[in-house]
Amino acid sequence: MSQFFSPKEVALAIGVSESSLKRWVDKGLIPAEKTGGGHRRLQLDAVLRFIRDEGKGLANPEIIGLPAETGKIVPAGESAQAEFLQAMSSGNEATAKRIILDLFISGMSVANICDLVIAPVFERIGDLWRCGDLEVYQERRACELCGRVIHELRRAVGSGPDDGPLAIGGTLDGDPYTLATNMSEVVLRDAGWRATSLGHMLPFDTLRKAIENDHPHLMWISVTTIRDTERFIANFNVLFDTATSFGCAIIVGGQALTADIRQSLRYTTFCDNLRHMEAFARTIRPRDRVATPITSPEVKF
Ligand code: B12
Repeated sequence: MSQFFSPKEVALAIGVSESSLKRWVDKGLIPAEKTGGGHRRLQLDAVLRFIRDEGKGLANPEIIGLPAETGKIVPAGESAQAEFLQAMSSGNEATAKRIILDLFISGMSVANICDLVIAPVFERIGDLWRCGDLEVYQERRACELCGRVIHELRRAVGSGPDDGPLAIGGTLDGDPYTLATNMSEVVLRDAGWRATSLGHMLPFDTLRKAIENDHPHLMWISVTTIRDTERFIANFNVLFDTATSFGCAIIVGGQALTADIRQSLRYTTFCDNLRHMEAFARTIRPRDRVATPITSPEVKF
């Protein structure tokens, strides 16, 4: 599906005249690109940002590739969680995407959507599975589906500025949990970072190589499970030393990082949730890129 839409398509999606839409574009309210032939082309994230900022609805969301009914229901915080749980357990992808996009359009931050809606629903799914009230296939299906919901949120947020500071991250060897790292990527993009998740089950060595090759200013690590605590701590601290020598901050979070383990780890900051990371990431702004290793163990921003 194309990420670009014509003013006519966007006008139909919002339910306004094409001339009003073109006026908003010409006033700079919705950033647009021009084709070689001089036609305006609008990107989905710019359109959604406009709808969000101006409090507009969507008359025909399908025209811009969104699930039917998106932008028509004003979501209530408490019911959104219950509805999202229902959609996740029954495998209703369109409803799940619609709920999350509605929350986004209504102005809820990506970090809040992840921390206050998606994460608690997965905690509940874990409890239901443990008690035998949810089949394994339902839990797995919910994970697959949630991956696609996060992808939709990523489309809504956009890819972030091309010249934004670089952030990379993922989960470590033995850790198959994908949701939190994918959410971290979207939250950081929303905070103005050029963020890319490297995926899950990443060997420590390859993360060190990624720092040496790509010189990110920030690396996030999500830790939901640890196979061998001693080796984990030793490898992690070597990774941190590499990161520091390249001026890269390390943010860690995740269920497996107990207070005891954290005592032995070196990192720039630990965050309980994605709102904490968002606040940290919005605060730090790299001044100049560090192209070669620095000798001092201080993080340079
Ligand atoms: C989905 C899931 C799986 C899926 C994951 C698939 C995938 N693609 O990710 C799969 C099928 C792999 C799986 C497997 C297993 N699982 Co499991 N799983 C879950 C479940 C239901 C959800 C986890 C999740 O992704 N939540 C969504 C994320 C976003 O929420 P979160 O982890 O809480 O993250 C938040 C914060 O921690 C923080 N955060 C996290 N990372 C980071 C990183 C940064 C940088 C920052 C800033 C913040 C941050 O912010 C997030 C948002 O608020 C949990 C239930 C639960 N209570 O969490 C069980 C759970 C973790 N699993 C459990 C178990 C037992 C298992 C298995 C052993 C089951 C089995 N018998 O096979 C295996 C073990 C796999 C392994 N190798 O370790 C138990 C763990 C119990 C324990 N503490 O030991 C749980 C708690 C279920 C339960 N209630 O018993 N699981």
